[in-house]
Amino acid sequence: MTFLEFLKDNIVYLDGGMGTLLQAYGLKAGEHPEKWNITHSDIITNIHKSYFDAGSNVVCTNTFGANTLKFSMDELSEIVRTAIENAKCAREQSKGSQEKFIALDIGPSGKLLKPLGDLDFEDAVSLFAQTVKLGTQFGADLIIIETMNDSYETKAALLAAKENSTLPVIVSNAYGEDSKLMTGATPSAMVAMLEGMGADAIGANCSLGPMQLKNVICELLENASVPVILKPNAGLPKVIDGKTVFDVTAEEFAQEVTELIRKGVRIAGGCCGTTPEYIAQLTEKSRAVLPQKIVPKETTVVSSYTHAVKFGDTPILIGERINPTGKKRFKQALIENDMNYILNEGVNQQEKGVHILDVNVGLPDIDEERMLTDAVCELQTVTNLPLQIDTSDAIAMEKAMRRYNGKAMINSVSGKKESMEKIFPLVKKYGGLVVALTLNDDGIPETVEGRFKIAQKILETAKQYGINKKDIIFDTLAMTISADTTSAICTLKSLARIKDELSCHTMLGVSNVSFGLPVRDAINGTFFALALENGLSAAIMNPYSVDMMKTYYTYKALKNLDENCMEYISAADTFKTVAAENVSTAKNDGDADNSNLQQAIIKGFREKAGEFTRALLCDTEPLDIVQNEIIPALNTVGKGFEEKTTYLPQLLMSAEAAKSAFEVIKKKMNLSHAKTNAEGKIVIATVHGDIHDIGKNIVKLLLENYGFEVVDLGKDVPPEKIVETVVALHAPIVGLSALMTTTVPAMEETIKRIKEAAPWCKTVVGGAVLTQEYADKIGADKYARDAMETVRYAQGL
Ligand code: B12
Repeated sequence: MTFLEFLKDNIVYLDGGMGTLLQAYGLKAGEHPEKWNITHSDIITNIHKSYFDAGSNVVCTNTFGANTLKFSMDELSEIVRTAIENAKCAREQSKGSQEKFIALDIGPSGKLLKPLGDLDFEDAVSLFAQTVKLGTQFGADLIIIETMNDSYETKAALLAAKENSTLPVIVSNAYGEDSKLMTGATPSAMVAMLEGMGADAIGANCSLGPMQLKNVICELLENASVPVILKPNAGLPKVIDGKTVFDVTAEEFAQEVTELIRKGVRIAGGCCGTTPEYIAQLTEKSRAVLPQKIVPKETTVVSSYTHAVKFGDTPILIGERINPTGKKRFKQALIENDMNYILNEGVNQQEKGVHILDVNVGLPDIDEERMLTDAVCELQTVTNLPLQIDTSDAIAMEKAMRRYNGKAMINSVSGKKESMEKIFPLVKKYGGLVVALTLNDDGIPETVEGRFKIAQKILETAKQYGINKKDIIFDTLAMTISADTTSAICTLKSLARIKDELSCHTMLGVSNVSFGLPVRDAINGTFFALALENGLSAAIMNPYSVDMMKTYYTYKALKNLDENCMEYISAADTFKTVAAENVSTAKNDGDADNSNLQQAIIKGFREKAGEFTRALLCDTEPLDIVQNEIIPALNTVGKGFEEKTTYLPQLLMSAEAAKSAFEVIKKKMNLSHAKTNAEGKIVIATVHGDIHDIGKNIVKLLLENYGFEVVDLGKDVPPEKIVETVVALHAPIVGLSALMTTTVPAMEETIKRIKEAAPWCKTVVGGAVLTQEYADKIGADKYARDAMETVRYAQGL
């Protein structure tokens, strides 16, 4: 029986922890567990066997970190080969009568992908591809991608698996206590993306105990049309007498996981801290539970790297402003490669309340393949809205879909044979919700019947490609009534018919309807209302148009889609102000906001941050800019991060923007302060484990400006290195920076060592989390609130 056949009607038991067991067998810190496949194959085989004996149907090979970032290609090949051989040996030795499979285990690369880290997406795909190919070649039965805490890296791994193997692939992520991935994705966002790409099962593993993962599991079960995996830790690790112990016993574990199997989990096992005993108790306890049937959810969704947007409950707004059609300024921006303009349009439309952003950068003379991919990649760093990739160039489409971090909306396919042949394979491979235009080689039918027939044909063809109708949204094509006053009626009737008879979602680019007429928004707004009443699910529209937003909010209020009219009431304020200011939509080209440095940093606009700083420097002191603009902006972002309204990618972009502002300030200060002779060497560093260096760099710059010679050791600096440098230079002062509560102990450790090895040296400490109290507690000589205080202290000495 194949793995997928078995999965169909059974609960599948995975194995338990490998890493924690290997430690118990003597694996040392820093040693590669994967090497043990070769050097200790008996131990590895034994562990696998004990899991099979405990009732596991699947054991995962000991290849979690096996990739060429850690091993040479030859070593990797040997590791994967022996890993699978060990598992096969265990399968032969184990006497259990259950079905037994071997899963090639793939864990995270250990690096962050760009823009968060330095690993390029395509390099990540190639990296995983190597392991996938070997695993397939050496005879694994399936692939398990597990413990990934970034959706983008998960996508890279799944893409590698799909492109290089025909084995089933199951995918499990590591969610945090907030039920999200480290980079922000919710379980439903992961379901949207992974199901779209063809994962055979989706789930959660590691990080927490079974009960803390309950919410994640429930959200997965609610949304997934494929089996759900649960592979939790034995609770949370605690260090007792220098030993790591987990706080959930085998019995509790079995009880709790069984409860979630009753709720619908179909693939269950354990992660860190679980042993064969845990799996034995689990298989025993849940033996009598019948596998829950897997019901296809038929929900129409798209997703970004943080969340999913569901169609059907409420009208969806798709911002139309990232599109050069009819926009002179936009065309100019594209020609000049002005990405900021596009990013601005993205952020501003998000602020206006759209749910999805349309991205169209098609112009005759530009390199659309590059521009579209760049726009999609960059937009994903400043906004977390799902994107609609809008192009008639299938190659540009594929490139952008590959790099998209989620399940995108795809605009568009049509009833033309050629169009379907090009677009459907892309949707099948990368996932996506595809906009289907009701036109074919003969053009746009003038009758409802004609458009309906095309819709049917598109659905039939999609089915042949394995694309479900939930992933198709029909656009019945709004055309201007200035050319034909019956056209809007035909569009609306086609829409209603498709919705009713085919039960499909629909959308329209509403603004086309008024082309060539005066006061277009008046017509657009009413047409939008009519379309909604005829069953429109989503509109590509102009969110700067007050008429459109009025229609949207009033419609929702009138149709009981807005509880207590709360959304209407809060939006009504903006209608009033806009009316008072008499701002026309034509004037509002999206540049109204972001007029200052703080906004630019908060929104993560690098170039703008530099420009605003340059302008501010004409009449503001450099340090005032740091104090009154840069730091407050970073504080706002930091607060958002703490409150989970901002995610790591955005934090990173803000840091980049702050840095570019800071670069400008640095240049100016170097020019305005002539250097005096060095007054003494000051060693400065961000402590071990901490990579925040913006504040430290400011302190360094200021000290240099006041004539001190600074030896900057950088960030994440181990205590030994700092002590070594202080001693070698006989430095009178050392400055230490720490920005996280978790790195204050490293600061304390460093101070202790300096006091021992260089008793003459004064320690001055700073960084956002520090206080005078903390500084006293860890034995620092001086706490400096800001950079200037550091200078005064140094001068005093
Ligand atoms: C920018 C930023 C980042 C950037 C850093 C880029 C860089 N190159 O520095 C990036 C995106 C990489 C980042 C990553 C992370 N960050 Co961060 N980050 C911030 C943020 C928003 C701003 C920090 C900053 O630069 N402030 C501006 C500077 C100028 O201020 P400052 O450092 O305080 O410096 C001034 C003074 O303190 C003093 N000073 C500073 N150093 C020194 C040194 C000496 C010797 C002296 C005398 C004075 C002094 O003078 C400076 C000038 O006046 C803060 C939030 C905040 N409000 O602080 C979070 C924050 C520090 N980050 C946080 C976290 C959790 C993280 C991550 C763990 C996130 C993650 N899940 O991966 C990682 C950490 C990775 C690691 N191992 O270090 C938390 C820390 C929580 C805590 N209490 O421990 C914060 C507080 C956000 C939050 N509210 O949750 N982060």
